This record gives sequence, structure tokens and C-alpha cells, in this order.
Amino acid sequence: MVKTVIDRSRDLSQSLDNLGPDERMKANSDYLRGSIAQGLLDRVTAAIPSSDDVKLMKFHGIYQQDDRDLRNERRQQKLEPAYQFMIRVRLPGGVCTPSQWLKIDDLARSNGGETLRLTTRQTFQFHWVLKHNLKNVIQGLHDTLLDTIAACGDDSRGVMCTVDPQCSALHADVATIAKRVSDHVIPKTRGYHEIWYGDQRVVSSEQEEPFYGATYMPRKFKIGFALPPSNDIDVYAQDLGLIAIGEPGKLEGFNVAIGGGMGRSDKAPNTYPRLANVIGYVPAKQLLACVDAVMGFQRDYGDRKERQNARFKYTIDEKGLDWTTKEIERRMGFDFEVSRPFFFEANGDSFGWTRTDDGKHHFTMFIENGRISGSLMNCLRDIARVHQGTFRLTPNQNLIIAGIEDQYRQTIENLLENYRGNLSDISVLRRNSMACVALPTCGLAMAESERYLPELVSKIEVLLRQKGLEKQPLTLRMTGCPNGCSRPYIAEIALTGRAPGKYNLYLGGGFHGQRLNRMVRENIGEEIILETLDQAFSRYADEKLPNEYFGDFCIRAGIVDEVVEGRFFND
Ligand code: SRM
Ligand code: SF4
Repeated sequence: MVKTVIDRSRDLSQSLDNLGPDERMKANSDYLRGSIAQGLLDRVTAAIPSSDDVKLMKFHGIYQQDDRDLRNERRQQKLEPAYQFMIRVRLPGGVCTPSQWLKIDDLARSNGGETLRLTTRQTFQFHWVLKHNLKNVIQGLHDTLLDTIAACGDDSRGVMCTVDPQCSALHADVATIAKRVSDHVIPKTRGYHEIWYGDQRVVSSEQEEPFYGATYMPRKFKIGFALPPSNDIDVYAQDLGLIAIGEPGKLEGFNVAIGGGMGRSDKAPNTYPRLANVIGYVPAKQLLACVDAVMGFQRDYGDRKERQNARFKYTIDEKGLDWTTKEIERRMGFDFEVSRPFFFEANGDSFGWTRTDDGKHHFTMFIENGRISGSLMNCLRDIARVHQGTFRLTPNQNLIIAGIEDQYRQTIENLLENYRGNLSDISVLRRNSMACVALPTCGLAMAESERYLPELVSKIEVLLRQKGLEKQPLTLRMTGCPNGCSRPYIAEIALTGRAPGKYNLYLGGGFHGQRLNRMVRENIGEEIILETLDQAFSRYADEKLPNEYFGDFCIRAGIVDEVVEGRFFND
């Protein structure tokens, strides 16, 4: 058992007056209970009446939202907004069983608007859940050994892990560790169990949150495990990225990368995306001590006055990378070893059928922007009824039907065929594209994303075909606001929403997520987006070197300047 290092000298709950309002709210919440249980019983409104409870529910994996398509109409009718809730499942490493799939499918049909969303951090989201159905969903998940604790909130979020079947032999070991880390860092409050499962409160002399304390983390904290050569999880975008080192059957340890993050805000010029820095190597057996030390550092030094500067990346830049590393080492009680060599090839998924050395078959299926509904939902339910392996949700919002034995492959192929599981008519660009949810559910969206990208991709496909570039793999990511939920700032082409129909256009990110892109045009509509891309593609088609990626070309050709420091300030 690893000893948890807690620096009580910085127990901030002692001096709350100097801190931001969310810190006081957390400290006064009775370890995330607040008055959520009472708010759920209030039948006067479809919302949760207390704004503090709305924030606290995020720690329970639940977001209050409203249907933004109906906002104006309801305002005119003097009705309250059409409140409903998003529920995010905690699914470390993105792996679930067929019986869990069937339960999730069932809950989405009965309580979640007959749709499911696969997220960029390898989990499921239900949208459109009404207040009186929240308990049904959470208890239904509990029946199948799933929960939503810490899927959102100021805590360690869903832990990611590479799911590429080609990494299978090492995958089992790393996925087990990812799950162990997820269990280790999960909030320990019993508040969740009391509110959602009806457990009785038990008086105990033990500390309710031995690691987090009453104020939890200053902000969300994200951990991800990558297995080279696949960087599907975008390890440089994680607060704590762990790069597995070893051979199949012999996992040795992890290179440790700290301080990645995508979020930025137009309103706050001192916010920026940042790539994580690799600071050293730890043997696998010392990993939990490392996780405690890194998270403990951020818990104790993160900014608790200004939430917009509270992510780990800003703490590191404020304290300096060297000092941060030394302090983490002090807390671990040992030094990092020199980081081990590794290389990444790509951050996308390899689609279609593969067979691994253990004789199992895997099918990676393209799910456009992670959205599952209608005939696709039916097809996947049919597959879950016969499948004996696992489902793996990829960090690119796709799905792997994994671990299929010889005798089941034909059945699954037939079921896929009934749907239209044929990848050949899906362009390379579309397969490598990703959009965040945005409208109509996301309260922060300024522009469309998931509902618009498919249409825009069709138009960009035409440009690529005209230049003979349709086979060229390139990454394209869109968001409805600058927050970066589809990790746009490391894509070769990115569009982030500014206003309805208007986006900032970024070019020059690294193909395997190793380099930030740069903004080339601000606040532009579709016509100028296509015109700008058309010009860049023309030059690329004429001047590209053999095997040169589009992002690399944009830098070499001077279309954008390279971001050299691993972060950029708002352009
Ligand atoms: Fe995100 C907030 C959706 C991955 C950065 N994100 C939101 C909220 C909850 C909006 C809100 O606060 O009211 C969105 C809910 C939309 C909806 O209707 O479902 C939302 N984020 C998503 C998802 C579902 C996008 C998707 O299409 O898959 C992803 C869920 C991941 C998961 O399963 O946990 C999602 N969000 C990300 C990522 C990518 C990642 O983590 O790898 C990022 C960038 C990485 C990072 O954190 O730096 C990301 N989301 C944000 C931010 C900006 C954070 C910041 O540092 O400034 C916000 C806004 C905030 O926290 O204040 C945000
Ligand atoms: Fe919402 Fe913005 Fe995230 Fe898209 S990037 S889901 S619009 S917060």
C-alpha cells in the first residue's frame, strides 16, 4: 500500500475567506452532499433549485443543461428553460462488457432521449435525462457495476488508456494499472452512495476525504496512459500523461509527462493550451507514489482564487518546471530516472478488422463524432447480445468490438453488414475528424460543432479530391467554443467556435499530437474557411515532400509559425 503524502501545512479550508467562491462552496458542501437530495424532490421546477448544488452535482458526474434550441421559444412563452441533465459515466480506460453495454443502451432508450454519446475521454454520456429520472439511470448503472463518481468536477476525471488492439499484450497490464489509478484517486465521500443509492449515513471517526480534503482539487485533473507507438489518448494534452515502457508481458514503467491542457478563453488573455513536458521515468511499482505526489502538488499549489488560472499547467508555469519537478520528487521520496526512449506514430484510430497474436479478432468501427442513435444503436445492441469479448471506447469517439473468438466473427460481420459497417465509403478525412457536442445541450457552446462538422467535411472532401489529396490522412477537429473538448489545438486543422456560423481556424498541429497548431484566421464563416483551406491544399499538393504531413508542411512552408515553447498565448 502506498503512503499518501498530504501536506497539511497548506490545508486551505482554514483560510477560505481569501479564496474563490467555489472553494467556499466545496468546503461547506459536507463532502459533496450539499442539499442535492432535497433539490431532487422539488417538483416545482425541472431544475435543481440551488446553484451550489448544480455545481456539486458535477462531482457526481451530472450536469444540469437546457435545450438551447428551445430557449427563445420558451422565453417568449414565459416558461422556464427546458431543463434536462447530462450524465457522464466513469469508465476507466474506456472498456465495458456486453452486459454493461446492454444496460447502458436500455437506460438511454428509456431515460436518455434514445441516444448515447461516446466522448473524447472514452466514456458514455447520456443527454436529455429529466430530473425525476436521474436516480433511475444512476441506480441502473450501479446494477451493472458502473457509476458516475468524479466523471466531472474538481477531482481526477476519467482515466484514459490506449485501446489500440495492436497494443493488446501490453494493453491488459496497462489497462489494469489505469483502473487501479482511477480507483486510487476517486473521491472517497459516501455522499454519492447516500444520495443516489439511498445508503444510510454512517458516523465514522475516519477522515471522509483523506487525500482531497474538504476543498478537493483547485480544478479538474486529467490522467491518461499511452502505449507507444499509439498516441490515441493525446498524452501531451493530459495534466498527468503516462507513457508505458516495456514489452508485451513485461511492463517496466512509465515516462511521466505533466502540465498538458487545451482550454483557453477569449475573455481571459492569460489562458492558453499547453503541451505536457516529459520530466522523467518511474518504475511501474512506484507509480501510485508518483500520482499522489503530482496530484498533491497541484492540490496544494494550484490557484484557488482564480478558477481560470487553476489548471495544473498554470501552476507549473508559475512555479517553474524545474522547481515543480524537484518538489514532486521530494514528495515521492525518490528522484525520477532519465526518461526512456519511445516514439509515437499517430493519434488516430486504425479502422477495420485486425487479428492479434492471441488469435482474437477486433473490429474498430467509425462512429461519427461519437453519436449513437437509430439504426446504429440497434446494430450495436444486436452485437452486444452475441458478443463475448469487450467493447472499447476509443479516445477519438470511435468503438472497438474487441476480443472476438473465431466462431463469432462471421455473426458479427453479418450484423455490421446489416447496418452499413462498410468503411470503404468513409473518407480518410472523415475518419480522422472529431467534433465536440456543442449545441443544443452544451451551455458554453457559441457555435455548432457535432451537428455541423459532417456537412463541412463533405465540402472539404471535394477540395481534397480536386487536388488528388483524398488519400492523405490528416486530422481535423472542431469545437463549439475555445474550451477545447475535442483537443483541437493539436490537430493539423482545427476550427473553434466564436459565434453562430463563425470559427477561428488553426493550422499546423502535429499528426501524432506532438505540436500545437496556430490560429491563421479569426472569426470566419464557411466560405472563407473553405477558401483558406483550398489555398493551403493547393500549395501542399504542389510542394509537399514524400510522406510529409499537412501540419508539418504548414510549418515548413511558412503558412504558420511553429509553436516552440509547447504553449501559445491567445493569438
Ligand atoms: Fe469538455 C466543459 C463536453 C472533453 C475541456 N465539456 C465541458 C462541458 C461539461 C460544458 C460545461 O461545462 O457546461 C461540455 C458538456 C457538453 C455536453 O452537452 O455534453 C463538455 N468535454 C466534453 C466532451 C463530452 C466532448 C466530446 O464531444 O466528447 C468530452 C467529455 C470527456 C469525458 O468523458 O470526460 C470533453 N473537455 C474535454 C477535453 C478533452 C480531454 O480531456 O481529453 C478538454 C480539453 C483538455 C483539457 O481539459 O484541458 C475539455 N471542457 C473543457 C473545458 C476547458 C477547461 C479549461 O482548462 O479551461 C471546459 C469548461 C470548463 O471546465 O470550465 C469543458
Ligand atoms: Fe461545449 Fe465548448 Fe466543450 Fe464544445 S468545446 S463541448 S462547445 S464546452
